Amino acid sequence: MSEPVAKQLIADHLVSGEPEPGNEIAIRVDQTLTQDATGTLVMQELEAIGLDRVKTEVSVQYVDHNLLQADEKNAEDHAFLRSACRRYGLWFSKPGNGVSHPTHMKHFGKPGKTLIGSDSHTCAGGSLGMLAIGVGGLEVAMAIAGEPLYLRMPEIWGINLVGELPPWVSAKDVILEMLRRHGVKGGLNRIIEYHGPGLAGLTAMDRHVIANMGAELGATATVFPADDAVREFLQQQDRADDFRELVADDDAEYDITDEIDLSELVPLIAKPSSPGNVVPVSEVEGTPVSQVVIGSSANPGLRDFAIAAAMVKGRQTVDSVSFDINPSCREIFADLTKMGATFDLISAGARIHQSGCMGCIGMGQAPASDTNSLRTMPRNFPGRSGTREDSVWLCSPETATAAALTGTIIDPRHLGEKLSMDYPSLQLPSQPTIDTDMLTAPLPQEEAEKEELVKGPNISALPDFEPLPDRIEAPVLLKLGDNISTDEISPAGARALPFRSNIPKLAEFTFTQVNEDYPQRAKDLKDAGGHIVVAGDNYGQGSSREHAAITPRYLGLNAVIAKSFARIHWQNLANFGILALEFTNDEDYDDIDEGDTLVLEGLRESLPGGPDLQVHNSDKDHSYAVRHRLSDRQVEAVLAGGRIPVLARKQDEDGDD
Ligand code: MIC
Repeated sequence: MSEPVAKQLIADHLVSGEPEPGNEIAIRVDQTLTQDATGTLVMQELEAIGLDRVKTEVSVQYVDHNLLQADEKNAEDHAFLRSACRRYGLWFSKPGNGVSHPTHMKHFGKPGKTLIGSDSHTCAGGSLGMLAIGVGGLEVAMAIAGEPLYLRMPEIWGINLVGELPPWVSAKDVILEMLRRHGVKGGLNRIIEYHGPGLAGLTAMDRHVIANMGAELGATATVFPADDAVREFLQQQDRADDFRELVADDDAEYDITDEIDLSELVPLIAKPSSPGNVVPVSEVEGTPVSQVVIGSSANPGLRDFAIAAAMVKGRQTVDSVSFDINPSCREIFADLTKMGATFDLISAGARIHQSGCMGCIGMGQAPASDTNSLRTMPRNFPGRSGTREDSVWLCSPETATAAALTGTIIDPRHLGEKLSMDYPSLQLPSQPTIDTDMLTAPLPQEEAEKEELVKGPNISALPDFEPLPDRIEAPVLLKLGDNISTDEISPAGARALPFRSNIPKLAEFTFTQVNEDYPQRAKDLKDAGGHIVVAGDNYGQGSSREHAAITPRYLGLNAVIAKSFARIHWQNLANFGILALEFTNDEDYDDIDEGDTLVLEGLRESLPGGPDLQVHNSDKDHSYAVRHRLSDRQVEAVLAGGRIPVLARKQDEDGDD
C-alpha cells in the first residue's frame, strides 16, 4: 500500500520533526515564487539577510499585481525587482508576461518538487503533483537563502472524485462545492488530496482551478497526483523529461475522507462577500449584474477564456454590463488570438486588459457601489475590488458569461431556453504557444556580483522592531468578529498597493476598511505601550501579505487575542514579533469590550515555559486563560521582536567566532 501523495512529498523533503499531525516539521524547499506586491519586501529581506546568491533549484520573481502605472511608484518597484533578480540570481518575469501561478506551472512546475511562494494561491502548483504552499515573504526569503520551511504537520484530507462533470458545469464548480460543504475554515491544518476515478476527466489546468482555491478553505496545500493528465500537460509544454509519476494506491489511507460525485454537481456561485457563501446559481437567478470579469489565477486556462468566447461568438453582451477579460498570461492570450477567440470576444463587446491579476486584487476594474460584479476570481472579501460598498460574486466562466449575455444572474443550463444555446464544444490547439522571451534567466555569478540594487524613493528600509516587553498593559483598540481577512487589515486596491514597498506610507491604510481612525489612534498610543486587537475565529484569513502583520506592528500592535487564527497570518505575526494568543474559553471573548485595558505579565518567563498564559482585564477585573501555539523557535523570534533580529544576532555571533 502506498502513502497518500502528500505524505510521499513530505517524506522526500523532511529535514526535521516527526510528521504527525500538529507537530512542527521542517521541509527542504526546491523552488520559490514571488510576485511584485509581496516580492519587494522579500528582496529587501534578502538584502537584510546579506544573501549573495539563491540557494534553491529555481526561484522566480513575477510582476503581475501592480500593473497600473498611475504615477512613478509601480514602475520603480518593477525596476527594483529586476535589479534584485540580477543581483541574487532569480528568474525575472516581466510585467505583461502573466500571472505567477499559471506561468510557473507552464515553465517551472515539476512533479515531486516543493514550491513555496509569497502568495496564498501558490497552492495551485499542487495541480502537477507538487507540494506547493503559500507563505509569508520572510519564509520565502529564508528558503531562497537555503533554510527549510517550518510548518505544523497538517492532516491529509482525501477527496475521492467519482463521475464526470455534466455540460455547463466546470472545475470552478468543484471547488465551490468544497466551499459550500466546508466553508472558509474547513481546510485549516489540512492538506487536501484529490484522488479517484473522477480525476480522469480533469485536465492539469482544471486541477489548477481547483487547487488554487484550496487557499479559500484555509488549507495548507492541495495535492493532485502526477498521472497521465500531468504527463500530457508537460509534453505539450515541451517538458516531457520533467515528468515523474507520483500516485497513491487505491487503498492509501487518509486522515479524513470525503467524496464528490462530479456528475451530480450544478453551477454554483459564492454570494457577497465571502468565498464561503456558496449557493446554486438557480437560487439567485434574476439578480441584476453590472460587471463580469473573466480571468485571474483562479480560472487561468485557455479553455476558461475559450468557453467564454464560444458562448458570445456572434452575439452581443448587454449594454448595462461591462464585460472584462483579463488574460492570465501572454501565451494563452496568443493562443486565443490565433484561434480567433479574441476577435469573438471583442466583437461581443469585451474589454480586453493586459495579462495579469488586475481586478482580482483591485488593481483597476473597481465596480460601481452597490452593483453586482460576477468574477471568476478567488476572493470577494468586502472592499477588495477597490469599491468600499462592493457586491462581488464568484463563479465559473460559464456562469459569468451567461450574465454578460443576459444582464442578470442566470443558471447557464437555462441558456438553451433563453438564447437557444447548446454547451459549446471546444477545439483547442493540440500544441499551445510556448514563448519564454519575457522570462529572463539568472545572470552568471561573476556578473551578478557586480549588479547594484536600483532603489527608487518609494522603497523604504524595513523598520526595526523592539523586543517584546516583559509586561504589556494596553487597550483593546479593535474588537473584531470572525473571518477577518488580511484585505480588511491591510487593504489591496490601486490606492494602497503602490506602497507595498513603503511600510510607513502603507501603514496609513491599516484597518481603515473597518475603522478609518485606526492608524491615528494607534499612533497616539504607540509610545504609551501600544495596543491590542481582539478577534473571533479564523483571524487573518486570505492573502499571504506579511504587510498585514508589519504595518499594525509598526503602529504599535503588541498582541492579538483571537478564538483562532488562519495559518499564514499566524506565522507572519510570529515572524514580526506580534504575540498571537487564543482564548482557552471562547466565552471570554464576549466579556471584552473595545477600550478595555488588558494586562499580560512576566512574558519573558511564561512564553518559553509553556502554552498557557493569563490575561487580566483591568476595567472588568476579570482574568482570562489564553494559550499560544508557538514552537520554541517562534517563541525566540517573538521575544526578540521578530525573526530578522534573531537572524541579525546569529550573524553577529557567527562574525565574532
Ligand atoms: C491575493 O489573492 O490576495 C493576493 C493578491 O494574491 C495575495 C498577495 C498579496 O497580498 O499581494 C495573496 O493571496 O497572497
